[in-house]
Amino acid sequence: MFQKILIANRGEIALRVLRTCREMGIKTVAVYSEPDRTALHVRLADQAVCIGPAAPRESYLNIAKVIDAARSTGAQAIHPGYGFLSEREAFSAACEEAGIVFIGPPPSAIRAMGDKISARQKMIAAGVPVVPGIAEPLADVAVAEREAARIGYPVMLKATAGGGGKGIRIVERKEDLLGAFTTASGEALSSFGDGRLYLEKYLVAPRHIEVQVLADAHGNCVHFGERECSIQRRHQKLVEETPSVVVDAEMRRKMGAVAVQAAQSIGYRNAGTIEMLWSQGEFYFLEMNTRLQVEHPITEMVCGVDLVREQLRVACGEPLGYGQEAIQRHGHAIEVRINAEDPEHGFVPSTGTIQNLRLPGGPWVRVDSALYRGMKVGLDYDSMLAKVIVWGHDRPQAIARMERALMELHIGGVRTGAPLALRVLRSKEFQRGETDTRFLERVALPPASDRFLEVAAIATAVHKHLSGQRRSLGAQGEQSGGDAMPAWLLMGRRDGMRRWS
Ligand code: MV4
Repeated sequence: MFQKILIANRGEIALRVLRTCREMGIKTVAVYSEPDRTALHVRLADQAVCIGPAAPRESYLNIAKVIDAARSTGAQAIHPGYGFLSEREAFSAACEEAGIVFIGPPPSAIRAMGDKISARQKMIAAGVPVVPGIAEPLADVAVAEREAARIGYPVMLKATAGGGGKGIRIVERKEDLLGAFTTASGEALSSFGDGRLYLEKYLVAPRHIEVQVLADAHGNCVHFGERECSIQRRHQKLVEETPSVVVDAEMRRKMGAVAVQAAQSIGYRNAGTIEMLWSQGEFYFLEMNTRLQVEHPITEMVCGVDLVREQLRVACGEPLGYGQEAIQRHGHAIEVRINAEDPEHGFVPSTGTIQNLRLPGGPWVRVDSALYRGMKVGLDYDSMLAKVIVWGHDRPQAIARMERALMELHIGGVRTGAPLALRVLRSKEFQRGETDTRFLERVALPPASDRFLEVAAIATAVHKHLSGQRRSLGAQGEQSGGDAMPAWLLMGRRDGMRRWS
């Protein structure tokens, strides 16, 4: 096993990786940007290297600086986390070239899945079901019209270089095709430097179900079942759960076999996720994420596996050492992402200083977060502040536990999406398992608890008031305002909690 690795990331995922390393006796090197010098991943790592200013391009995304930091500290391997350099073919290749192990897939596997049309072609060749559509980029609008007529409307135009939500358009009728083609192609060109498009049958309100796989360097590959991630807004997932209510043991076996086939067909190594669209009892390959994902903890909870540990083992060449039959699932897990965002202003990122912090705890509740009181939440990086993950014997127990955990959560100083998540959990539709990718557009959610919003508004007002006071009082005010929240504010909150239950 490695003696020392570098973690090329920040926030909760850097801590997540660091924690497993510590349990395995592996030394850790953190990298950080200037504004992150007081971040928890820096404080908890064995060593830390500053790699530049806030701008990701000049720090967390800078391949040369990250490789240099690994070299100068003697790290044998680099864990990229998610985002940043995790799915850059050039980074996987640069590690290889520097004689450092990339804790991720080989460059060829990243390339195979990075281009969506190439991925589609490879999956068709491997016998993996894909959404009906075409397997070549569209030469022009005339070809698009002909193919759309053959597939049948509605269709979806997608950027071959895409992924996420950019460069995609739903086209309901022939008359709309030209306009959609022009705007999607332009958007793809400006976002990815590649304006090529392809076409698929549009599945109306499918479920987003993904399968976790793990492959070693010896040709062994297993899956850890599915996660349903249908509840999202603007391609940002909000609630994830496993199992999916529509996947039974037989369906799981089928989807798992397809996911393993997909990974093996491209010579995959590492943990990875096969994203699928599920509609009316059928599932189709959508994309593969060649990294550890944000929502991996729910799989860990239900399967009793440490996926980071497994990544480290396969990266250093160990064989899996177990087969599919060894993977057993128990109970139900749910994750809610807590983002700094302002629900009253179209969910724009919310900024501020974390004034007061109460994270949930208790039985079967896990909080993955790099938050601390006094932390500044700005616009430089991702707005995700925390992930709350719960486990229950069954879905109703997991839902009740998550509701309880979210009621304990209090993050003072910024607005968060927690009230929205509570409304989702309390909706009849969610409780009945009626989830799909249009859930938040389609479902009239129960109103937010008045107390929740009221208390949040009071907290914000008090923080504004106190920070104004601190400025005028100087050092003395700083001291008195530093540690404790005003008692009446905390009491208001407790009162609020009584009223919700
Ligand atoms: C689709 C689709 C329906 N039919 N493809 C959106 C992002 C991109 N990565 C794939 N996406 C979709 N592709 C066909 N043929 C619906 C979506 C989609 C979606 C997929 C997964 C999770 C959330 C979504 C939200 C809206 C649309």
